[in-house]
Amino acid sequence: MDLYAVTSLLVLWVTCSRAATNQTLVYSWVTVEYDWPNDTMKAEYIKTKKYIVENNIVTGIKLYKDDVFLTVSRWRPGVPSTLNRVVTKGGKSVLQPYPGWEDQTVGQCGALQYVQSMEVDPNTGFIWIIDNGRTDTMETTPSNLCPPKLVVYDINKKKEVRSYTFPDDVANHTSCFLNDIVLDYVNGDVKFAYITDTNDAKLYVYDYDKDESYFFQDDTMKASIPGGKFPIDGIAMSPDFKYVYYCPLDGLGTFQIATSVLRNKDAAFSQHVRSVGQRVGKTGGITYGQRSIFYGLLFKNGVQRWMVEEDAQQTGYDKVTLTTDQLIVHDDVRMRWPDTFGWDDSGHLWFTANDLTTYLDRTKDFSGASGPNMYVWKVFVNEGSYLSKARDQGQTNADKSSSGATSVLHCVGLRVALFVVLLLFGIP
Ligand SMILES: *[C@@H]1O[C@H](CO)[C@@H](O)[C@H](O)[C@H]1NC(C)=O
Ligand SMILES: *[C@@H]1O[C@H](CO)[C@@H](O)[C@H](O)[C@H]1NC(C)=O
Ligand SMILES: CC(=O)N[C@H]1CO[C@H](CO)[C@@H](O)[C@@H]1O
Repeated sequence: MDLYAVTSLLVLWVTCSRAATNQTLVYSWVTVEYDWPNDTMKAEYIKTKKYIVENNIVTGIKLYKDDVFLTVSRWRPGVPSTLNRVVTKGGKSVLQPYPGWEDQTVGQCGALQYVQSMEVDPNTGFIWIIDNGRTDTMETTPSNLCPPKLVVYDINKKKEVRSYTFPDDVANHTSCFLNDIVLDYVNGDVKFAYITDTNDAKLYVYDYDKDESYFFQDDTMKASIPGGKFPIDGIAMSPDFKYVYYCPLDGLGTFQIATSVLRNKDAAFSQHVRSVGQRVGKTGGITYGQRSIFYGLLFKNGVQRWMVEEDAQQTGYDKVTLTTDQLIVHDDVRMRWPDTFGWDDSGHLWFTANDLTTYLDRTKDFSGASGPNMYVWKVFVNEGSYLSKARDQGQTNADKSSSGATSVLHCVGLRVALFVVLLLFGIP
């Protein structure tokens, strides 16, 4: 057997391992660049400080079919557009305001003010957008021009399905921080949305049929480390829609609450919430796929996978604890502050990394001399969003899991073949 054949097989081996485990860098940016209609408008925005480059940073991510949606937090002034879709213009990937430029006007309460996150329902093509209403929330004087709202928008039909304004006594109009959202299916339709508040330490429930909202508060939602500022942030829904998991940013605790509790406005939350264990590091966003919960390690620069399904085999989901937990990707330079997650339809988990601490202390280098400031990654994990089987258990996802399984089998087959070849011919 010649060296060439051995080399080819080794390359195949490595490629195979890569396909199964490795991450792909999809986008990286030094600054957030938008899809301006013309240069005049861009110059005008810069001149009037409606675009202050160093105040723009990518945070939230969700996908629908081939579209990648990204949010730019309005923590500081000068963010032209808070919700966007990635488009290619002149060979560059830029952010196109979504649904349009007219939906981004600060102070116009029908438009989007500050979107930290959203959820995309792959079954309906609806994007569920949480809008804080408030802007400049990291400034000494935040701007409270509009109330917080939840907007449901049909991506395919390009029209608004629902817009719900939270009353002040549910989500405080001068202190709320609507951070993340998951959807809850009952009998084939979304009936509830659960939203974390990372300032007021609340868990909001939006009841879709009743078009009303309420909230729960509990000590487990608070920041638990001394001097910790940020409470409940990450939230994940199980693919059977029985449990919600959440965690405070400043703390390592991870908690489980049954949806049967959340769906009932008068439920005694604190009697039912359960600690599932400690994460290995501070976390912003978390997400549940079909079998595992994934969480970002903000300061350890990677993504951790908790194999919930595996642990639940011993205990059942009602007693499951965070035990089988492993680091799946890690990069000390390009995965700092891996915050928000999204899913595509081919087994990839997507996430953003923006090294937020250097944004907050204003030491980020936007000149380009220190390399990119924001990254969008995808990792093949062979799972799909918790929502992907919501409507039709077993059908919607059948293609996906079999294709994932095929690629794993393909790898196993390839390795067996390689082993046999090496046995027969020996290494030259
Ligand atoms: C630039 O685009 C804006 C928004 O579409 C439009 O109002 C304006 O007239 C355009 N300016 C020029 C010079 O084309
Ligand atoms: C909202 O928060 C502000 C500032 O903390 C407080 O003064 C106000 O009473 C709160 N409003 C409601 C309705 O709770
Ligand atoms: C971050 C990470 O896990 N990178 C790995 C990707 O795959 C190559 C080749 O298999 C490894 O060398 C890297 O360590």
